[in-house]
Amino acid sequence: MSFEEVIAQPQKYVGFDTITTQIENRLLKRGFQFNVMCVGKSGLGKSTLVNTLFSSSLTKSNGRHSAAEPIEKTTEIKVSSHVLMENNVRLNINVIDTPGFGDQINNEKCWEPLVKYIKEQHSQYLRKELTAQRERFIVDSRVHCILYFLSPHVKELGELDIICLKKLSEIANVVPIIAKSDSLTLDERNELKKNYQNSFLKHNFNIYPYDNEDLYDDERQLNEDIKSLIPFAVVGSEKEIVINGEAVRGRKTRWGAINVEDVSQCEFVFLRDFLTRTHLQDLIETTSLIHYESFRSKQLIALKENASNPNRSSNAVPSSGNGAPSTLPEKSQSNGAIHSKA
Ligand SMILES: Nc1nc2c(ncn2[C@@H]2O[C@H](COP(=O)(O)OP(=O)(O)OP(=O)(O)O)[C@@H](O)[C@H]2O)c(=O)[nH]1
Ligand SMILES: [Mg+2]
Repeated sequence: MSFEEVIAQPQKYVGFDTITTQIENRLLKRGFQFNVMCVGKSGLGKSTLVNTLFSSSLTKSNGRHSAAEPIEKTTEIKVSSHVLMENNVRLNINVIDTPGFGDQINNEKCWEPLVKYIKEQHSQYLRKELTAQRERFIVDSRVHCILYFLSPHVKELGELDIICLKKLSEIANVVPIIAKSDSLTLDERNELKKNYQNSFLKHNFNIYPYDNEDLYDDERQLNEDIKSLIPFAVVGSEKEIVINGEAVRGRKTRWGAINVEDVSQCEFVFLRDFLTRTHLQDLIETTSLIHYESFRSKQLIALKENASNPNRSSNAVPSSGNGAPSTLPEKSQSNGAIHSKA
């Protein structure tokens, strides 16, 4: 059979060029879902930065109001939902704030609850896709971006960060940032950034954004620019201060006041633009096409192998594990979510 493509201009206006508007209207009606997780050692300002990022109180930040007050730690994985509206576009943001690690006596496997959480979201999504009566829109709780907080007070990556970055970047889009960069001079900041970048290369981490053959030249250039900035050196603040008579988000430091949104002082604005203006859709798409896809195919292969095995267990279903067939996980009592083995 041969197939010939003829490009013809319709004689009269047909109107299918409105398909882009039709798609846009449908997407606007549905809104967008973005799930971002904050991970890193305790006290690096994870809860604070989340508040700074979306300029409204997404999570209760644990910032102290005076030096005498003890710092409240985040003690469990907490998901807070927020809706942002901008020119008719509805963005649903879930922020997954996690307890800081690194100060327990035994830090071994502190990444496990995070890996378990991420895989559980993939597992839930897969189960919803596989049910006979699929929901029209599956609620997406998959983690689209992990902001990984690195300390400003070290010279290079520590053992704990190395193993956590490795584990997490295998299953999600990881964007490292240097926390509390107001404690560094510009020279110190550049040096630390270089050290971290060299460590990422040395350990061969799969840091987002990824190279892709389908990219246009300008997109490739943008990714190169972003890669030279990562880890973004940021400052977070949940308070407004007055600089030159203007109220801005900022911090008072030893050497004066820092305006969080001033690009000559920190890279917070670059991070926010990257997350919302240039890479929001790509983060969502990459999660689905790369990370979820890899989970999904492992699970389906395991399911198939299980089905063709005469000694199989009768209730094998996708698990959140790394590809091994599993038996039906328990339904959680609290929210009906299906929790599976990590
Ligand atoms: N200097 C400085 N201090 C910050 C910054 N961000 C947060 N802090 C302060 O650091 C302390 C800890 O901030 P949190 O946001 O609670 O840190 P966390 O990472 O959520 O801590 P855990 O929940 O224990 O993991 C608070 O006193 C914040 O006010 C920053 O960018 N610079
Ligand atoms: Mg916290």
